[in-house]
Amino acid sequence: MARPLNVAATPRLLLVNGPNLNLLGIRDPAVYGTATLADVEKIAVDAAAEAGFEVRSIQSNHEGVLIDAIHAAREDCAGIVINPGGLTHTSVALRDALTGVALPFAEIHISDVNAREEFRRFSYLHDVAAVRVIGEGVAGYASAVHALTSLLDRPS
Ligand code: CA2
Repeated sequence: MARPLNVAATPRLLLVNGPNLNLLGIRDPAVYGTATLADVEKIAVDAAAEAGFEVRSIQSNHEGVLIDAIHAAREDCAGIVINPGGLTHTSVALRDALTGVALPFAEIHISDVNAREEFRRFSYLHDVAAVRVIGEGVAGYASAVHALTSLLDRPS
């Protein structure tokens, strides 16, 4: 039977976690808390579901893998939530990927990068992110999803 023409697919967000975020909950609880990467992904999925969005998650320790995932998001995602990890402070290539796909994105940092080492204060994404969430712990992922989805067209 033919599919009805007016069935819209659930809009999707890409959740990107960069290098070393697979260590969440395993090392450095004083800085990053005790939640794991799986916990963080669930926080984002639940927040997105409240707004009528689904989430595709990727974590990688490899810059090119992250860039490929961002490029692929152009095909089927409405926006991106990204914690770029240490690439925040170093990567023009990640910035170029995000501006290249021209999807609105939220930059999120678990820790307060402005209250740590000087080199963490600069972000290559700061002026191109639609949303920035800094220092709210892992709950910041929900804040980032809520703020980003509120900027996007709501599913009818
Ligand atoms: O606060 C954040 O979310 C950061 O993006 C985390 C990055 C750091 O380089 C940024 O300056 C701020 C580091 C991610 C590494 O995460 C770990 C988690 C647990 C144990 C060790 C590293």
